[in-house]
Amino acid sequence: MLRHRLAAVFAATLLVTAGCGGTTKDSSSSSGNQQASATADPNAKLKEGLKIAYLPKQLNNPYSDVETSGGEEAVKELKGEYKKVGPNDAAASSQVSYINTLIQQQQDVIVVAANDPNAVCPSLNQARAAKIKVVTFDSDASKTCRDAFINQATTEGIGQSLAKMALEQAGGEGEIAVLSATPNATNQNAWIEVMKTELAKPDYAKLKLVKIAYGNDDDQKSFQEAQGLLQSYPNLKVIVAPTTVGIAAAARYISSSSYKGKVQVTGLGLPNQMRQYVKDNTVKKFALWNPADIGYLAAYAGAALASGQITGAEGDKFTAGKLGEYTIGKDGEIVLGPPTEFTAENIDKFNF
Ligand code: RAM
Repeated sequence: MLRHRLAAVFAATLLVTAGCGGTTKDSSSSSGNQQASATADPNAKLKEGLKIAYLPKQLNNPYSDVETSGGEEAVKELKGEYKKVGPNDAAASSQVSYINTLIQQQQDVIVVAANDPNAVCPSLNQARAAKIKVVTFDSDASKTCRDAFINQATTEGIGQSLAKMALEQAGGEGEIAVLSATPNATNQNAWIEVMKTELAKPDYAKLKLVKIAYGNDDDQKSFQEAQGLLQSYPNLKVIVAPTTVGIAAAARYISSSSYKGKVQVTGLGLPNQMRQYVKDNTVKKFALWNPADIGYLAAYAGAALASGQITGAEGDKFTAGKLGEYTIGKDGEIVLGPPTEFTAENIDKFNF
């Protein structure tokens, strides 16, 4: 078995040329899941002792910690071996060397939040050629280089909710700006595209998107970008940040500036990071899902793949411990559930 694996790693290394360049949101291939053609055995037992490794976008982001805490819990339930590795920044190709190491370590499953849909692809396909199952979570890679994707909610649902919150917070009209993560992030770019589609609808005719800024999921840079937005657009009514790092930094800036009460901040945030800005009235509404559940669901999907229970094909079903049964949708996508909206009324019910 070991021999077989090493041979596969070697063959894959020869076959796949490594490319590390960053890519833009439009360059991911749309062809289907390459390896979903094997047959699933719904009665296969989940294997014990599986080595399941998590590779979030970056390590120093509280969001990643909550996500992977759910992964660790699930891997324990599965009697597997949990591991977390990752870069300190979310740059496009910062994850490639980690994937290569995980291949050498012969992990059974790699759970990765891609910083770029394509930069990680050659290494992920080397992993798959070495019989490692690849599950993306949070931020997808191109469909051609993973077996399944755990999406936090539907991409349409998240984008629509961002647009709706912006409209509400602007009082129906005025200038809005987006403060995103990195320009390469698959998840943020997909949500922003849906937002733009929404903004083109008649209900949004009086809302004007003036700028998309990038804080790179770095707290300081996000803070400065928020500051810069107000300097360039003094009439701005709302900053929409579809990133937990960006929304917290924007709220911190606004809460201590003369714009407090005039400029609203909304988007996707962690209740524990946003609580003080909700209490001091800087933020009226934001949304998120429970990140721990994404990590948890990813471990069960990975174990089901590695045990032959599912292949990643549409319609495959598996049970994810306490979260219950999930069915794989189109293109290997597994949707966790709808996002929750947080306001002053309910924020104290959440602790993550
Ligand atoms: C940040 C990251 C992450 C995203 C959340 C909402 O922590 O960009 O990928 O899912 O925000």
